[in-house]
Amino acid sequence: MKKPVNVVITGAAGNIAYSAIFRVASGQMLGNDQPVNLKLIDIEPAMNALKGVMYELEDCAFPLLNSITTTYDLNQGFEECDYALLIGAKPRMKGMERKDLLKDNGKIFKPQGQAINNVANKNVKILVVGNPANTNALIAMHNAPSIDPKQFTSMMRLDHDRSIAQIANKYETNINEVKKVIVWGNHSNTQVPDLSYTEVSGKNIKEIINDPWYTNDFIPRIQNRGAEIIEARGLSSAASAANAAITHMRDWAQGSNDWLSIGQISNGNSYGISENLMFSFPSLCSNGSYERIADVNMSDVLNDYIKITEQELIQERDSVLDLL
Ligand code: NAX
Repeated sequence: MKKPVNVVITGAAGNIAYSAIFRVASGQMLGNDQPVNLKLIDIEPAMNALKGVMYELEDCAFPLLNSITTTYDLNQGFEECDYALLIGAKPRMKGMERKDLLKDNGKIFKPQGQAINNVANKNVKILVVGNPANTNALIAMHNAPSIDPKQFTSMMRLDHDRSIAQIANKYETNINEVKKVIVWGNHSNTQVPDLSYTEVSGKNIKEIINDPWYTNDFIPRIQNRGAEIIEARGLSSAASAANAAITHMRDWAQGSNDWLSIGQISNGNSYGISENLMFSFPSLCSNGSYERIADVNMSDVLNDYIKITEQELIQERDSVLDLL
């Protein structure tokens, strides 16, 4: 058996975490031979609910679950952290502007970044899920100067997987037949799902970009899928978000053959995207790290879309400069 690793999950008493925690403990994220110490963080008023989650975890008798810690103390939670799923954030309330949400949630990610900087292991892998995920990840990253910025990522995997599923539906094929999907930019309704390189059963489907289905149906469907789920379910996506978080971290830790969309620091990119943004780029994962794919020729059709998502991220960043 390998030595246990420390996995932190914030927002651990919330909905997404409830779908994620048990899968992490069962080995679906880090493998069937990797024991884990689960460090579950939430705010103080949620500690009782979190105790209930801990009892249920115990009752599953997971062989890979070495220990469970529940806490609202960030330094205790992040101590020697190897993997962090930063899920906890406030939902947008009625009448709240996006910039208000940014301010409120940004204040959560500054102290978390500081705690990671001070007590986490230096090779820690961090995934930010709590919205606005990209800019929250940027805030955490700026507050952890001793950690390589590349170790901070934001979750675009749900958007990526939603795209794969819609294409598999369209071509009436299996999910495994769909490869090389890209989602650029922000996890918001400005994100840009791109099929320029996508293959279905080994055949490039680039021509679909000129089909009205692509701009009139596909792009808006993916951009607004979160709202579509809230409309139908009365609640935001939880199980699918948890699945995306687990597969993002699994592929980062264990590698993947397919292209993935990963929100990452834009510094040094070859696409002319402004620096100092958490922007989603096509990436490949192997040997416990990810690399941005540098030579994708973006279709001209997408230039305007890319500018919009980049501009949104610049505005988000500029509204939280005091937290960076
Ligand atoms: P819930 O409201 O069910 O749970 C959030 C949990 O976070 C609560 O238990 C709350 O007490 C906790 N929390 C609040 N402040 C905290 C803090 N300072 N430290 C630790 N925990 C704290 O929300 P849930 O449905 O789980 O969603 C969580 C976040 O994921 C939201 O911001 C949501 O918008 C975001 N999402 C992100 C997605 C993505 O693809 N990046 C998709 C799904 C989801 O919308």
